[in-house]
Amino acid sequence: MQHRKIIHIDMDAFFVSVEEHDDPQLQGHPVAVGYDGPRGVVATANYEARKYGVHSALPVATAHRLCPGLIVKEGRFSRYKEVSQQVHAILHEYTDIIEPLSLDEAYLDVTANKKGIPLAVDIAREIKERIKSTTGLTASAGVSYCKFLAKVASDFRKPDGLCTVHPDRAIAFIDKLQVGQFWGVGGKTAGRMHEMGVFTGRQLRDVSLARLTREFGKTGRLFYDFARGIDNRPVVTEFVRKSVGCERTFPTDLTTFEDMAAELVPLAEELVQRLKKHRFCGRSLVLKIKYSDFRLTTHTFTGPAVITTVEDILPLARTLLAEAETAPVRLLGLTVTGRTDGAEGHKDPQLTIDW
Ligand code: TTP
Ligand code: MG
Repeated sequence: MQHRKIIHIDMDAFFVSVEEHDDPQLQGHPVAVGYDGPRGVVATANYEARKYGVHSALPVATAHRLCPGLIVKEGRFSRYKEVSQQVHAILHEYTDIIEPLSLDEAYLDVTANKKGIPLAVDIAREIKERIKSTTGLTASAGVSYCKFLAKVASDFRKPDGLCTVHPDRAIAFIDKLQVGQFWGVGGKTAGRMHEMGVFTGRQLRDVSLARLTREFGKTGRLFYDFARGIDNRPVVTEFVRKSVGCERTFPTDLTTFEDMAAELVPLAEELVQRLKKHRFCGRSLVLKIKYSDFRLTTHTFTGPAVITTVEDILPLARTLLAEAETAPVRLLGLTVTGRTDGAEGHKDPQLTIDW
């Protein structure tokens, strides 16, 4: 049987661990990150505070009541982002097939990894060590052949955990899971399952597909598959922008070439702003025209050079406009496409046998 190799990485008590790292005096005390005001809530708490029942989304006032010595620190998001970027740089040394879930969590598909390491668990161990030595923080890792099990596994031995769910052991592992641990099962769905007498993965497998889809719609199919250890959802890499554009619908139709050409100027100016914002480099310019009868046409020019300035865009846009039929126009748009930095979405890696 051929399997993918998926790793889920999740930093331990992320925000608050960063605070403890940056201010070691906090260590050993119960600490939460959140806004310490009347309506503030806890973003996260360290493990000392969790012992008192302090957790994410709890009102800070309640947290103080549960845990009298609690220290509440205000969040420093730019610092968390910086640490997150350091972690991502490490992850990218192993694969570019990375799906970030939040600042502190990501899936990796290491089936075909950059270092050619055969065992995913070795990669996970190395990543944990690298994160520790670079950021001073611990992460937990889960290793399996699919996203659902890798994520559950990363939670299994937290903090500083490393847990592998081998394909041969998947069903035995799933049997013991509580339904609330399944991907997509929140409090409400778990409640509904409990009403159905379903508490564990083992019991979930006994429910028919028809019943699950009747109860939970499309997700019912996923639950049915998950209970059988089937989860083919790919690791979806970060969104790669293919084009940058802008368009304008006019309050009254434009009828002359000169009116249309005049409207290209503000469009080109806005396009340049957007190209800068997204740091986008492309060699193709597309003029989009919607006529008053809603017919839509596009005209494209591709040249040898990257299109970046108003001076690049305007003559090309005018030429494209001159090629187009002159009829009353309700919308004009300009878009740059044809990325030149070679960034593309990933292709599915070759499946390999050893795991
Ligand atoms: P989590 O990974 O859910 O939590 P955690 O990293 O603090 O703890 P664990 O060891 O269990 O992984 O969330 C990551 C960060 O996201 C967390 O440090 C703070 C932030 N966060 C919020 O701001 N609000 C929330 O409700 C949650 C759940 C997290
Ligand atoms: Mg975390």
